[in-house]
Amino acid sequence: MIHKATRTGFLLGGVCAAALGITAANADEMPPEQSLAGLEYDLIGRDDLYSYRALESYNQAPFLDALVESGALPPVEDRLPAEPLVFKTSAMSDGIGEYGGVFRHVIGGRPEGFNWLAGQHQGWGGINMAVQECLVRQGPRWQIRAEDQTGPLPNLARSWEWNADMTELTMHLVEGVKWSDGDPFDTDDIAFWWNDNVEDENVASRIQAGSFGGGATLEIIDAYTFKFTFPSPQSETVVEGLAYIQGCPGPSHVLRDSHPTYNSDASYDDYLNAMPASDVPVPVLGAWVPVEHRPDELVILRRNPYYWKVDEAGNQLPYLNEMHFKLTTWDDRTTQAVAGTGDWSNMENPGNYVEALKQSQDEDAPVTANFGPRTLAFRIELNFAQNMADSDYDAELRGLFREHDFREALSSAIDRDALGQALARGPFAYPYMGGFASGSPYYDAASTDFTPFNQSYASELLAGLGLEDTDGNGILNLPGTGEDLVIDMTFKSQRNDDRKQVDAVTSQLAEIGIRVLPTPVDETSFDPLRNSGSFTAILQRVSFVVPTRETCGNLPTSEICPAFHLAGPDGREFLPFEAELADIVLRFNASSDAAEQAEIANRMQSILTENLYNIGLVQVPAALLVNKRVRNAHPGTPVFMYEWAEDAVIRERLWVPADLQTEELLPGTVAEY
Ligand code: BQZ
Repeated sequence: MIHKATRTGFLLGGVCAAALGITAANADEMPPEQSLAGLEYDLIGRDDLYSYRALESYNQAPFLDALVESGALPPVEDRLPAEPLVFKTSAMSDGIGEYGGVFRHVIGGRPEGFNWLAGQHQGWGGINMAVQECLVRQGPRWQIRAEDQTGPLPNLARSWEWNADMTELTMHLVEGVKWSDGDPFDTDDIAFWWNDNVEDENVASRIQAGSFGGGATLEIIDAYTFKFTFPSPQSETVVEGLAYIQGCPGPSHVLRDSHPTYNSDASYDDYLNAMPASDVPVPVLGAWVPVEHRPDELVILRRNPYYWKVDEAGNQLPYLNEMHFKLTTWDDRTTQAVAGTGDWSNMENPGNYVEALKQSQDEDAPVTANFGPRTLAFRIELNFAQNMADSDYDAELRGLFREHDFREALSSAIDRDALGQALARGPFAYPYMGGFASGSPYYDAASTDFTPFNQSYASELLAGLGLEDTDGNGILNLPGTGEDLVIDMTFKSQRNDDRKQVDAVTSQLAEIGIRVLPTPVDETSFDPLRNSGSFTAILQRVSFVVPTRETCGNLPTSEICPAFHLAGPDGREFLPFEAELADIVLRFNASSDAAEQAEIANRMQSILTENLYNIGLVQVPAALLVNKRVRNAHPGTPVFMYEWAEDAVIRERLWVPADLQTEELLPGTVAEY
């Protein structure tokens, strides 16, 4: 768990690797890790953040008064639930806020579409999370003390209870929440989310019915109550799966008509594209509504007048009227935050660290920067679906990927220290072996199998597999087809750190006779490509910190998970350890005992790292940059812990003093449907 950390100065520049103990001489143990985590902060109790209750009266952002007067909007008390979510003042670092102003995000992604139920993303970087609200919430858990870490925080589901043998979970929605177009949010939306998305095999939902608690079924009890029944006893942990990106209902009143189950003229393709990126506004439950999208330029969101959260003075949230997402690059996000033209960056590009840190230490700098633990990790995913290969060559290659010795050879041939230094000089990177990142509450160094850098050992392993350079061109030849051993390495083209690592890995593997062919792919089309399994290998960043998040991306929990080992029409032959891995996820979710969970997590870590399920590269910390005029951005908010910082910082509570507010692009506007 994260606890108090002491303030340390930033270590800038040339700390050499040997000083950090990162040498191959450390045999099979993880080298000592140096922490860069900076800030001290107080942990709070689980119930200290918010509760649900009726207040005597409510206020709204002043510009909405005219809309209520003209009859365009109902009065604020009629737009709010009877018992809204009430944020407690005592947990706000700067207290109750002032209305107005803009929050300026900069992102590298582009909205794919607004049908998040069908798996579409909205461009990441906090825009997904501005529109989606989920049954439960994970982000703010970084602030909760260890003994209160009993499960996720409530959100749309204000409470839930289990039957005695933990096979039935009954959840209660906040009553009277409305979509941003005024339509009621209730269990119609829950039924549609589950029955027509999660359980519909034709829809690439981000949560899998078959793996949620080992295969849950849903029953609707009334407009605000529903029940999951599980085939075997579960624990609170399973509920974590209903947080961001996995348990976030969509507007069934809009989507239903495009779904083949309700419309015989509609195809699943029509359904996927039912809320295209170009078509705004869309109804959301989030604090801001997208009202304008200028492709490749800007997405503008305006306050949701139906938002269902308030502060203790009865002020309807959010405080900020407008939120922008400038569509540029991820590197630009940091550049603009440091320059003060953007308000936020999850500084996660190690290439920027030294320069950005230097600049942000200036007293007049618009941002401060504090590092958290290492939770961002880079890895190579090898495609194990041999029976889905579309050529003999690919089948042979995937056959090799399925050999432990081959994966060990790749891992041994990678000089992680050099990789880290290629990303950023200094003490930022630490070797990553796959599995939990070192900043995870479940990470255990002793359970992590470390592969030392040893290229001659790698070559021995490859020779043992019958791989030889038969034509003397410096590249090994595949025994079956006789062709050169070339691995296509797919990566996100706009991600400079991914590219740098692809380049470094390419030259390192060339030294043992393996040719890597870098294959850049646009980030917007990356997800569909990956999910279809049509790649040889992928190099990308992951945030494997809690096993309940993006489980499908990491572990064999269903036929379409993980994407690097899909079960095709002919089924799937598990690697020898995958069955245990599948089982262990279920055991983890079913356990209510922290010590037992830690033990299970350690076993998971051993399986993942001993078997090199993925080839880990390096892991890095990140620093959150928030413009100093923004209030309530709690000191110590990590870039990623239980969830990304955009969720962890609780943006609906952020505010800017009136005299420091920047100009709104669309003053006075609310979404019109
Ligand atoms: C943070 C995050 C918020 C996705 C995405 C993006 C996708 C992945 C990942 C990160 C971006 C930012 O990450 O890099 O700092 O703002 O959005 O959602 O990389 O390509 O698929 O998992 O979250």
